[in-house]
Amino acid sequence: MKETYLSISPEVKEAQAAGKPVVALESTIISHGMPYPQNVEMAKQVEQIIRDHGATPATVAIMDGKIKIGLTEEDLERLASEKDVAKVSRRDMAEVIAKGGLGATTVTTTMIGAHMAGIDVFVTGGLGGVHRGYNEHMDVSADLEELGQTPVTVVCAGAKAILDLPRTLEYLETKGVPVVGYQTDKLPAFFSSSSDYELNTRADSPEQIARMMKISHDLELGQGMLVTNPIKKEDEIPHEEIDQIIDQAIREADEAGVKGKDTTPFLLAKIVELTDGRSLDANIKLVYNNAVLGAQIAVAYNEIANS
Ligand code: PSU
Ligand code: MN
Repeated sequence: MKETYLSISPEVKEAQAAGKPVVALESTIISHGMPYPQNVEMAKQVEQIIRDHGATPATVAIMDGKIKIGLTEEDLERLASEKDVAKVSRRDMAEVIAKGGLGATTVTTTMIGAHMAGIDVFVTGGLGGVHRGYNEHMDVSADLEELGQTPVTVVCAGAKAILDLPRTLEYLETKGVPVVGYQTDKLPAFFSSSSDYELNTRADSPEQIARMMKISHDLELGQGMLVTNPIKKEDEIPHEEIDQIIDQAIREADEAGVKGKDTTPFLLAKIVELTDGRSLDANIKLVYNNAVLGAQIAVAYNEIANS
């Protein structure tokens, strides 16, 4: 039944039929996370990096009444440039499919699509989480719930300080989601390679991560895994610099009365503006860095799962 709503590209189908590793990619980062035309350049380049590292990319979006797994360059261009692309979370999925509209998938809905299509690894930039000021507006991203219930490994650069990082970690702990630091003991903070928050789990190789994935799947634990990969030191924007900018962006969002699903895109765009595009460079570089690791994990997992 579910297959009725899935449209898997020929390239992805072929890879799967041949038992080759596939890596899912989200599309909200394209439509709502970055400005045009850097967004479409990033979307194409990240696919190329996945291919160069031995896996097949599968960018996910809602198009023509289907969950599309694996997009054409034309699809990427539309998502990057059209004005009325919907940001589709779990709540919006049936609605946007019913309307036949153009929808970008968040971490949540990319996990849903990846799992339906049998893809185990998904690469993104940053994840949604518990927003700051939780006591007032109780804004918790659906991404955290999804990680608690869908067995897909998400590779990200941690979460940026637009979020309440300690509460985000507490929430993931409650949901039984392993948060793995890749070659680090501390939670990476997106633009900055590290934060003050200790992680429980560290992995130093893609094989180690693949092994944990295999065990989690074999045990049918049911939740996803979050791999946090620090941005390279030479590409980072240090805490001290970015924190004030984030504070200002949050203040402006409050003043403008931004809420719900508009909050994250507003803050991302505001930070790009306030840093004169420097945050955009860092954002793009960390996605590329995650793509390399995600492909390596998918290759390693594929070997273990097929042996
Ligand atoms: N964080 C980023 N860049 C992004 C997002 C988050 O640094 O592009 C996007 C992802 O698609 C994520 C979504 O799933 O925002 C979270 O939105 P919300 O906070 O409304 O759940
Ligand atoms: Mn939210």
